[in-house]
Amino acid sequence: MGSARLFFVTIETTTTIRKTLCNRDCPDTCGIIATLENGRVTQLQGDKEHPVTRGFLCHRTNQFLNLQYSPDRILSPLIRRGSGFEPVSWAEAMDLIAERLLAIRAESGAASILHYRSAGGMGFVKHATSYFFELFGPVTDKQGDICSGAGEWAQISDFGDYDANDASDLLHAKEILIWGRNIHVSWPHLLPELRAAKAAGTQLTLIDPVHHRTAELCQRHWQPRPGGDFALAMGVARVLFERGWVHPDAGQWCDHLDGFRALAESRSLAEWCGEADLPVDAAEDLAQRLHQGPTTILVGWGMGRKLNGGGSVRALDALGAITGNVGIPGGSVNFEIKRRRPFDLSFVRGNAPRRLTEPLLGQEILAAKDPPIRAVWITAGNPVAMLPDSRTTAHALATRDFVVVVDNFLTDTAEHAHVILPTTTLLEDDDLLGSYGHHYVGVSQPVVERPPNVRSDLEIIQMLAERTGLASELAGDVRTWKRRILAGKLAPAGATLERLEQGPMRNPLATTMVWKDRRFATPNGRAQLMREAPPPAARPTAEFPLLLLSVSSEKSQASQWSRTPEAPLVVTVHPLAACGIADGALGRLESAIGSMTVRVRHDVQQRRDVALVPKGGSLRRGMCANALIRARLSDQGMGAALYDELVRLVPLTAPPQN
Ligand SMILES: Nc1nc2c(c(=O)[nH]1)N[C@H]1C(S)=C(S)[C@@H](COP(=O)(O)OP(=O)(O)OC[C@H]3O[C@@H](n4cnc5c(=O)[nH]c(N)nc54)[C@H](O)[C@@H]3O)O[C@H]1N2
Ligand SMILES: Nc1nc2c(c(=O)[nH]1)N[C@H]1C(S)=C(S)[C@@H](COP(=O)(O)OP(=O)(O)OC[C@H]3O[C@@H](n4cnc5c(=O)[nH]c(N)nc54)[C@H](O)[C@@H]3O)O[C@H]1N2
Ligand code: SF4
Ligand SMILES: [Mo]
Repeated sequence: MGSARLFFVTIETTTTIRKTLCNRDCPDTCGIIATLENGRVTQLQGDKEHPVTRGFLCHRTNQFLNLQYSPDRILSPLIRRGSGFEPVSWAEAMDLIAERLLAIRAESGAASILHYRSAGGMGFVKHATSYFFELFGPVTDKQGDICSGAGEWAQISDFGDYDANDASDLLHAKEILIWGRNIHVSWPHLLPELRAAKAAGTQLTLIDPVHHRTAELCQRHWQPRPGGDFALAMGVARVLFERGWVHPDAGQWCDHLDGFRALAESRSLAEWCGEADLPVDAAEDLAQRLHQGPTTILVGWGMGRKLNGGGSVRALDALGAITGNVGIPGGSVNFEIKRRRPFDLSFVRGNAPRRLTEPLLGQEILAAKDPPIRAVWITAGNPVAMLPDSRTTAHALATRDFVVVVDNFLTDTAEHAHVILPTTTLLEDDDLLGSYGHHYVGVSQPVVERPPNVRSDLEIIQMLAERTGLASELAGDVRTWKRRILAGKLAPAGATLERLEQGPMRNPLATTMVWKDRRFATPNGRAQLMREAPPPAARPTAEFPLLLLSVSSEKSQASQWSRTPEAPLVVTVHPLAACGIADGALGRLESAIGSMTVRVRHDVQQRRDVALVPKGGSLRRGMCANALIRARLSDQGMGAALYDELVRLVPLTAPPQN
């Protein structure tokens, strides 16, 4: 017997560390540290040196490698053949797209093409796609904003613009009112600031119809009726006027103080609080907190996504303005930081001949005439899953002559494409980023090589430009585009590309305080108080006793789940609102436009008129909130009334009623 010999093969592992910024639609724009072993990313961590990130990432990005290396990722251009898709070369895909778009433009005019870009990647170089479609057309674009349209409209009406203070200013606040935000889930890097303020003695109050983890951080949680915020704010205003707690000089910076007072006094305190479904104590408590400020109101975006959303945000602006909690350290009504402000995007002129309203996209595509919408280019968005009335959006896309979708995955939207173009992920992104939650600006840079057959949004639109006579207009490598966007304001102030490539920096042009000295961006420099009530919010009925709230969940970024969620959709309700369905059992959730099988979860801490589901779903897997939600606008700002849909929960044995 020969002697057994063991062979040891030493494989050397090359470990590399690379940094980038997170390009997701999130207020944090984190610094990400990627560890690579032999060219593959094995770990993602938060950058300790990034002043906002402080060394931790959220759940969804911690889990991002599941998506980066998912077997479902699209790795080659795909062309529809019959009912399926076939991989093709880039040349074949782009030749077909150019030929079809040129033909449709020649036959029906450029307005028959719709360009839709959403928030899949927040980098500014992605605006090159908008630029291309202006030059190629201009084509039809979108108007309104599914996300924050109503709230932005409110702040522009009241203060002339929207902007917010650095989070560090929260340390100056004695009171922080978190009005409709789940900080734990959707703004996790504000938590250290809130905890620091709390440790220093600041009182935190949550005003949110939903019970969620952020309630644990707060000393007080008021749980109004969904959409009851306007009424609650009016009750608060009444108390402020009655107790003489309106700032004695408020007339110096507010217009329409009398009109606002008349609005607040148009109903009794008990009536306003009844409307908000809270005791009078709630209005008194909040009035006291505004009075003994400085008080910062962190206005959530959810409140705007209502039939009375614009009016509700205006009411909060007014509470801040009349109590003097604006333009002072610790006193502010923070909606969002104007992310785009320091970037020069003037190459996009906004000259679309026609605009379709984003929240009504499906029905407006179907209704468009002279010319009809024949072709649609969708990038960085999943409108079928994320716009209300998913089935109409899907039908609208399925009935077009030609649809192109640029994405990493075969989404509910991409399923309706004629051509799908695979693009880079957040770890392969090469772009310029700002933030709507803080003032740091920076660049994302690929931390890993992208798969060979994947192209960035910029390269894709350049390939199309080459085939449509616009090559020179779209020319330039990504650094040239970054320079162009920095040239106007940031670079002269020191935020040059070379500087940002060293790491993010605070926007040197950002003010330290918004509305300093209570000077506003309105034409006369004064805050404009509201004088009219918005339309009423939806109210549950005997037929539909629950309001569907489809809000951010920890494990997904809109429809991008880090791991495929288990079907069916989980709906959380108070046990007494479960229609006799046991905790963990199946039921059916029905609205005026659809129904779906759901798994019911009981939670005694929820209101009895609320049904809670995650905001991003999957239509094809029968778990998409937007299949139940009608496409309706918020009162103002062309936002969507996403959180005003009435539903009912029924046992599976009950016959469907629609
Ligand atoms: N994990 C995660 N984080 C995200 C996202 C995500 O999908 N997942 N999305 C990102 C995006 S696109 C955005 S715009 C932001 C979203 O930011 P937000 O919309 O602020 O995020 P949510 O945490 O969904 O908060 C909505 C809150 O509004 C509350 N709400 C609903 N109706 C009412 C009401 O009538 N009155 C009051 N007072 N509150 C109400 C909900 O209970 C919820 O707590 O977050 C970003 N962050
Ligand atoms: N019911 C309900 N609906 C909602 C909301 C809600 O709270 N409830 N929230 C609303 C809000 S706040 C928002 S902002 C919208 C979000 O709506 P969308 O922006 O449509 O959301 P996502 O599902 O994140 O879709 C982004 C897509 O971009 C892709 N992507 C990622 N990176 C890139 C890239 O670099 N380039 C390209 N081309 N694609 C990329 C992703 O794979 C994903 O499919 O949803 C809205 N819809
Ligand atoms: S999604 Fe937001 S919190 Fe998560 S890593 Fe990206 S920027 Fe940070
Ligand atoms: Mo959003």
